[in-house]
Amino acid sequence: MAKINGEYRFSFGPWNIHEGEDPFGPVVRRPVALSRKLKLYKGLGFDGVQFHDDDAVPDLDSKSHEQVMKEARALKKRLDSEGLTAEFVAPRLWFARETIDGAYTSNDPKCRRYAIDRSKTSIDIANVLGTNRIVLWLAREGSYIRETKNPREEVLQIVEALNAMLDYDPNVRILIEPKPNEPVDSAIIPSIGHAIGLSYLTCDPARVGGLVESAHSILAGFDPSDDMAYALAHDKLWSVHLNDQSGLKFDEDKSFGSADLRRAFNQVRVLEEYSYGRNGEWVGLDVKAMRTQKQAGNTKHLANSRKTFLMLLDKVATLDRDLEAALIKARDYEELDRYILCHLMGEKY
Ligand code: 3MF
Ligand code: MG
Repeated sequence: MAKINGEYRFSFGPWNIHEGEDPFGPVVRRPVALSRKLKLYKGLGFDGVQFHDDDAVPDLDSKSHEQVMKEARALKKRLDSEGLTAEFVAPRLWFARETIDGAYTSNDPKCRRYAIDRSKTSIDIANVLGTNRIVLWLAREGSYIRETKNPREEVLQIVEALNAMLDYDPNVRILIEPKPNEPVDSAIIPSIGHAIGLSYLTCDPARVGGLVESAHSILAGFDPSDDMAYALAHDKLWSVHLNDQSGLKFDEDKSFGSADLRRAFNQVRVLEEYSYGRNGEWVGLDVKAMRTQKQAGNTKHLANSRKTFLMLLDKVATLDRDLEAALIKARDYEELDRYILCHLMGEKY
């Protein structure tokens, strides 16, 4: 196998082993306790765990700060004993009654305060778990009906929240995970370009970066490898959520490469050419098992996505760069297209 540049460590969140409910039907698999999930990571080839704040400390709103910290410390011990590392903590800002009308951009100042306080608690949990990374999926920042919010004001409210977090902890790094819609009709930070633009409005842009999720880029009509490249050009691709998506539908979170292998190849390529991971970035997955999967097969999507990544990494490493350069020089892009397809299919060119 040819030389590999990047350093690849894989992570996923406990929500990626789930019970299969969807908006139209109930659970179809038994729940798996977090402690059991953590035991599965290594066997599946993963060393990193992504957390929502309440994956780490369930029902945290009903607990004292002291109790939250105590439970976070107990979780850190469990992670250590499994040889696992926490990649990030993401405040779940879309579930509570206080975030019905948005979190940082709610029309109610008390609710905006709740969102900022909860984000600070997430930072405290992250510190206990040994990571300085906070992921913000801005799920309800946007609108269902445009006239309900002042969009310019919303942008500035998010900046205010980011500044509050940056001030709260001088070491925190904030990773914005953009998504164009769902649950909101129209997200106020729908793309990685918006997220990076937003970083420059904050008091410390060097500590605000992004996480690109393949399916979210596709839902926005973009190519995920281009979105990753855009963030890399700013040195702001601090994590990824690899998965796949078949067109403009609901957020499918399919296994990586499942819908479009070539698109997946180009994502692996852009990461590998930048030596992704050399600054400690993780290859995160955000994939859902199909509802049809039985209990015993409820983690295959994770192992399979990782294997697909590694197989595509081999395709990147064995790509004939001289041939590619010659075809580009000759401007014979039809032939280059043919070569790439043959290479991906393992056919002799
Ligand atoms: C939503 C998502 C989320 C986020 C997660 C961490 C359930 O479309 O992708 O996964 O990734 O909340 O920010
Ligand atoms: Mg995601």
